[in-house]
Amino acid sequence: MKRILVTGGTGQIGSELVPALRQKYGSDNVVCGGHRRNPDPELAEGGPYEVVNVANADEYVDVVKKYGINVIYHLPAILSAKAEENPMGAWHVNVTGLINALEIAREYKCSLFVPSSIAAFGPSSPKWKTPQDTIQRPQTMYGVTKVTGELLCDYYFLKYGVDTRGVRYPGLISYKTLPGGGTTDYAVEIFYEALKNKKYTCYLKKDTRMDMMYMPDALKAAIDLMEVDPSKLVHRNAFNITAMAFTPEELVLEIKKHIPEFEIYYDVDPVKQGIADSWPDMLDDSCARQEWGWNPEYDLPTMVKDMLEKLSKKLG
Ligand code: AKB
Repeated sequence: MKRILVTGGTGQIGSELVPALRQKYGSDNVVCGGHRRNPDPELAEGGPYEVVNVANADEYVDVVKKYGINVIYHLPAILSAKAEENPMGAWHVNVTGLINALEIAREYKCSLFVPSSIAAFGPSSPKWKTPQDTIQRPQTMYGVTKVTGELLCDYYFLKYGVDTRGVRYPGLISYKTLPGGGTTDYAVEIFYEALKNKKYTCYLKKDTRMDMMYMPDALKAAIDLMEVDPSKLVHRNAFNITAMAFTPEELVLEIKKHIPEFEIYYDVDPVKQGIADSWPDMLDDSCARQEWGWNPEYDLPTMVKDMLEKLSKKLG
C-alpha cells in the first residue's frame, strides 16, 4: 500500500497534487507537508497535515517515520526570479532540502519524485525542440540548483538503487494557488488581472516565447510517472515534458476571444527578460511519450477557456 508524503504541499503544485493523490489513494494515505504558506482547510482537514521544513533533516525524518511513508513527492523550491535575489537561500532550499530527501529515501526505502524545470537549460542549449540529452549550462542560480538536483537523483539511483523519478516542468498555469517568484508567473497573473481589471502590464516583451503547461497535465505527469513499471524507463529523472509554447502576445489574443475589452501594456523587467531569453522556447518530449506514455490534454485555447471559467468562479 502506498503511504505518501508531499512536501511543498501548500505550494502551487502541491496544493492541487495533494487532493488528487488523496482521491486516488485514500485521504489517510497522503500526508500534506507544508511550511511557509498557511494551508487552506481542504489540505489541513482533508487528511493528515504536518509542518515540514525540508532543509531540516530531523523534521523531515520524523514525519516519514511517524506515517510509515514509502513514496515522497518532494516539491519545495525557490523559483528563478526570487533565487536571483537570494542565491544562497535558493541553494539551501533547493539543494540541501533535496539531499535530505534523497538520504531519507535511501534509508527508509522510499520512491522519490523530484521536479526539475526548463530552467535546467541555458543559452547554449538548442532553443527549439530542446532534446532530452543535450548541453546544460544554465546561467541562473535556480537553473544551477535544478541541474544539480537532476545529477543527484541519477547518482542516488545508480549508486544506491533509490527509485528516483522526475520531469522537467515548463511554466505552470493554475487557478488555485499562485506561483511565487518565477519568470513564467505572468502567464498566471494575467488571468487574474484580465478578470478583475480588464488590463495587465507584462514584465516580458510581447514576443518572448516560453514553454507552458496547464496544471491538470502537470499533475497527471507526476502521478503517471510514479505509477509506471520502472523497467520501462531508460531515463528516470528529468524527463522533458511540454504541452504548449506561446508568447504574451499570443496569450492576449486568446484571452481577448473571451474578454474583448482586455488590454495589455508592457514594462520590461530586464532581470526576468534575461532569464526568459536564456531558456528554451519548447522542449522535445518524445522520450517521455515513448517511455511512459506521456500525452498532455490541454493546448492554448482549451487551457485559456478552462482557466477563465474556473478563476471567474473562484473570484466570484
Ligand atoms: C519559474 O519561472 O521559475 C518556474 C519554472 C519555469 O521552473 N515556473
